[in-house]
Amino acid sequence: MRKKFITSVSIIFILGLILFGCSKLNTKPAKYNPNKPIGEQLNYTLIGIEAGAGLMNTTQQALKEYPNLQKNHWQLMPSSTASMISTLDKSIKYKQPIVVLGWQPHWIFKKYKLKFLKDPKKVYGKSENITTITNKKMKNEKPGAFKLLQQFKWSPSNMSDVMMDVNNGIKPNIAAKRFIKKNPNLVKKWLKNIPNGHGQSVKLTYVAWDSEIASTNVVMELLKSKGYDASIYAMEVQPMWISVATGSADASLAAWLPNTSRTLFNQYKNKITIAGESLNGAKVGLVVPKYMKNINSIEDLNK
Ligand code: PBE
Repeated sequence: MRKKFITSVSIIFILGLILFGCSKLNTKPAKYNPNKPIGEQLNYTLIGIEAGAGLMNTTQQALKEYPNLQKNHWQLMPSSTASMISTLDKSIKYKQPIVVLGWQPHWIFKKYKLKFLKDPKKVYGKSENITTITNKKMKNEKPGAFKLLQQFKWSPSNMSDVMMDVNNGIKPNIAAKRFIKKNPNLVKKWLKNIPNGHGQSVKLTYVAWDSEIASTNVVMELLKSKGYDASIYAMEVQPMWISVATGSADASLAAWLPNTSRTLFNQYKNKITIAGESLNGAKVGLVVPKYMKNINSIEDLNK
């Protein structure tokens, strides 16, 4: 009798524990609370992107330069652009607080209501120019393709058109072809006085950021339209720079200067040539959803 009682009590106890555990798992993290310190709500964590990205270096710098961020144990969590965006998406769904590393042009600014945190110390710089780098030989050995790279320049809104298509599921090279078809006047400027490539090979490397997927695919299609045998290769940040510096690739459209890619640029600047800037007025920094009303500046993270 007594034994039975003890068994049933322990079964109830165990069931209770399981239920408690499940309910814990099910609790959604709390909504953004403007009256509570933001660090506590976020576990003092900024959601990062690929290790090695310029924006990761700059953010480490920001953690050092803004007083008390490091003292308060704010940390930067490396991940990937894709998981940064899916974390952001989930947080926005439940109106939770979140701080991510972001940049513009990017479709997330069209899809969600987001804001850059003010950066009074200008650690992230004012504005960035997306710069086209080539290996040292390209200018002489592939002058036609080099000239096309020099002439390729578009606006943030042009780039967004291609990014939106790709984000809607259209293959990047198809999105690029569509853009080329829809913008004959731009294309005319880009292809002005470009000689036929007669099958000359041009290798472009890039990191699979939406902005670079867009620009690299458009340039590949432009080169192909002029008879060049153009191909593109996605890789990680460091190998992308090495590929151009060593000459295993001809060029890349993924250098964000003067600030974001500075460390890598300084490391390889004697081994590369700058062909031009494909886009002016890009921006990088810390980004939060607009519903985080009290958080408007990096300094507010200590509030
Ligand atoms: N980005 C996008 C890159 C450059 C392009 C801002 C993530 C970076 O190096 O951080």
